[in-house]
Amino acid sequence: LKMENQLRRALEDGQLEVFYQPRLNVAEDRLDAAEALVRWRHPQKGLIAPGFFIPLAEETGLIIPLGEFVLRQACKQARQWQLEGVAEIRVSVNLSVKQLRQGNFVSLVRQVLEETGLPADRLELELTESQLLDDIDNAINISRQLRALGVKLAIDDFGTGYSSLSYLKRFPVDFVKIDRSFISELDQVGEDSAIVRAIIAMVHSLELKVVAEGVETQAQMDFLKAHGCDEMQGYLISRPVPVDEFVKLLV
Ligand code: G
Ligand code: G
Ligand code: MN
Ligand code: NA
Repeated sequence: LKMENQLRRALEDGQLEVFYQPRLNVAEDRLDAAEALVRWRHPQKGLIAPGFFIPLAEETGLIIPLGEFVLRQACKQARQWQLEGVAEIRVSVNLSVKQLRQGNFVSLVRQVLEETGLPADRLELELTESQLLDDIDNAINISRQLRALGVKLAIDDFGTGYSSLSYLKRFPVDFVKIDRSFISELDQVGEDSAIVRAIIAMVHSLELKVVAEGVETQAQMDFLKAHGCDEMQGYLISRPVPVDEFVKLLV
């Protein structure tokens, strides 16, 4: 069977599963958000990481139903945590620009929120810098509508694209996630610590929150805390984990 058909079938047969990676809110000293990251539990090959099938999904258009599955699953899950009183957790879902180009993306989000009962501010949507720049006018227009619903927005992988103050200013978002390539270099003193400090200052000057991705060491965390980074995500806190393991991180 072609990989494309296998993926389509995986979606229909429930082989796709959402893992969650927590985000630490520094000021509140608690896990306040979880990034939803899809995995493929292949009957023969085991767990497949999204790097192997998201590009194919993007090419074939399967990203539309796949993205809808992840969005609905993550919203259901966050609503369940809320009802069970587990914790106050916002879920953050990665989007493909193809989803934004669907005419009805905003109504889909509204519908999923209604259907699951999740308050809009418990949902965050992530778009990468390069995808935003691909079609900036449409992205700005849709982002405005999503924010009008009360949904939070994040720019993912920040620093890998154009990263200018002027586009950040035009773009209606709540969070900027610094790409992990900058964080991994933080242990060596030099250029990247200057870049990370500059990004934090730039994001704060626009009164947005800054999230560091890929935090793996205590030294990185200490540096980021000392420079006012608002939230952190990375293996030091936890890897992305299945939902039953995620709940254990909260107690
Ligand atoms: O989980 P992992 O680090 O292997 O993810 C690899 C990449 O796959 C990341 O860039 C992540 O944003 C992307 N990804 C994971 N889940 C989704 C998803 O549900 N939708 C989209 N569009 N991308 C995803
Ligand atoms: O592109 P995006 O930011 O959505 O990708 C998130 C990806 O980063 C996931 O695939 C996740 O597994 C990975 N990731 C999360 N934390 C760390 C980390 O501390 N180190 C590394 N190397 N990867 C991480
Ligand atoms: Mn992301
Ligand atoms: Na990222």
